[in-house]
Amino acid sequence: MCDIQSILVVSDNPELVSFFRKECAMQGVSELHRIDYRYSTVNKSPNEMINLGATPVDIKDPQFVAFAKDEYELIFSLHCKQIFPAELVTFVTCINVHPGLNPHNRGWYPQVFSIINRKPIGATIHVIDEAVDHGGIVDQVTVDILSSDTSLDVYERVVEAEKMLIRKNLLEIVNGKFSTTVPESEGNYNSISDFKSLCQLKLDRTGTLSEHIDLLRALSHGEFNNAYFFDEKGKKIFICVTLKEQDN
Ligand code: 0FX
Repeated sequence: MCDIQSILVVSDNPELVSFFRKECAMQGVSELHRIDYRYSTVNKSPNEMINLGATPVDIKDPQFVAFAKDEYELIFSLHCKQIFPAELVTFVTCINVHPGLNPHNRGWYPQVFSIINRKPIGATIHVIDEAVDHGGIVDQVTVDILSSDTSLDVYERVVEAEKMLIRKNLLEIVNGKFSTTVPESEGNYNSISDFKSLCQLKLDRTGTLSEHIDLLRALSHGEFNNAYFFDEKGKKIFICVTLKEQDN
């Protein structure tokens, strides 16, 4: 192992933190390094993160950034709700585990946009630079989108791919032995406003039925109320779809 002393993990996703922690134990990382777990102060339901022993942090707070620059030689973002500030990522190696296949559909909810625009989807581990989901790629893997998939189905496949990438790359990252490749292009970026405007269904929208089905399944994600329209009485009606492949 190299001389990395302390590692910070900032995450708002308990499933990935549990997995990461087990891998660190199994691969001997937690024996040799102190690993601190934090969740974002913007996280409105942090109970599971608190149960995992994480404490809150505002990753943009200049005082915290100054502290982190001295304290940590490696920082992981495992689905952190905040964007890391430039002052931090230029001083400390920050690694993002991202639920998308950079550079395609960088930003918010990549699988939602990939179902609609047919760009590839998968998971990526990359070095964080000053732009969102943008830095040098350590490793990535593509996952399929099936015709019967909703956003949730693809997302679950992506999270499994992220876990596989964490398991495969953990030691090389911790030991500073990883290399990166430059993304093939700048790709495209989707914001939360792009997602919200998709959710507001325009009932007079034209297009093929196939495009409409893709839009609805892209916005169907378990219990989330995403896609909606207003009925003639002005009532807001949410819509989500289920799809089923024929049994063989
Ligand atoms: O862990 P995560 O995938 O998301 C987190 C952060 O919340 C998010 O801000 C950050 N961009 C991402 C890298 O890490 O969990 P989530 O529950 O916020 O979202 C998971 C999926 O759930 C998302 O891909 C789409 C779906 N979703 C989520 C919300 C909040 C919806 O369909 N509608 C929603 O309102």
